[in-house]
Amino acid sequence: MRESGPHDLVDVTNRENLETVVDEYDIDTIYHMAAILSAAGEKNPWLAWDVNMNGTYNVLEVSREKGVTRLFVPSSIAVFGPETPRENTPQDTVLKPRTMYGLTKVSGELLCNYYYERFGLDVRGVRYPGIISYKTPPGGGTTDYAIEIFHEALKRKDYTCFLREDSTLPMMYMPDCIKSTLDLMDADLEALIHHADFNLAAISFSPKELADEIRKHIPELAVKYEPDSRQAIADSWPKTIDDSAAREEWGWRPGYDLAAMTEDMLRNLRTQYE
Ligand code: VAH
Repeated sequence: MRESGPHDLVDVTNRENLETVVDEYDIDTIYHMAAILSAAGEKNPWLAWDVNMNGTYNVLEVSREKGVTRLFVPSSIAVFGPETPRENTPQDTVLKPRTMYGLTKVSGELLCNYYYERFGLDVRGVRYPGIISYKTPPGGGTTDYAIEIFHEALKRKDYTCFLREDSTLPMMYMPDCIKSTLDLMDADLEALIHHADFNLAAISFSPKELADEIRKHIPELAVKYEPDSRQAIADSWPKTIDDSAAREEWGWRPGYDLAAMTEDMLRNLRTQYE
């Protein structure tokens, strides 16, 4: 990406820094992806509040002041909590997350929708499931086992998973994540009923199902399951998501199933380990 145009570092908790960069590069569209994720946020909830809440507030305010045309602020399935139906979780349902990350994402959704209603700022967002990529290392998330297992399968054919084998969670391969983000940002504003809080789904699987799929390529893979503190977070999240609003309002359709993602992940990672 750095080769594709100007590149600069921005601290989203520093409003003046944001204002300077938006002015310097005459920015009209912002994808605000900075956040402290679920597991890292439980280790440092104060930092998670500062980055996720003050950072999002700064991006909204600078976008409003500078006349940014369109803004993307992702949410997450982490907005759901133990009171939320876990199967086919509805678009509009109870949101009582038990993590700092989750509550900052609920607040972020409400703040973004306020900026649309009150100021007409065209801000959009989706509730990302766990995102799986071969390009970036795991980063403090509860779903990171689904990235780590690929690296360990290739390196050592052995992995110790920090979730129970039956912990089914909603997941998505990075190409689908990028496609969904761009599809929503390209959608006609008049067609949108929701704005910053679309449910989004692709594939739901458990650690055992993922391990079994990888074994179709690496039969010797051995996996142990030793749940840690992240198990409680995973148990508070949905297993499957109803993303009918995204499908109806802007035509969302995922492109990768578990088999296709596994094959592509291994094909791209092999070059790092062979
Ligand atoms: C996390 N990967 O695990 C992130 C994501 C749905 C989970 O928000 O915290």
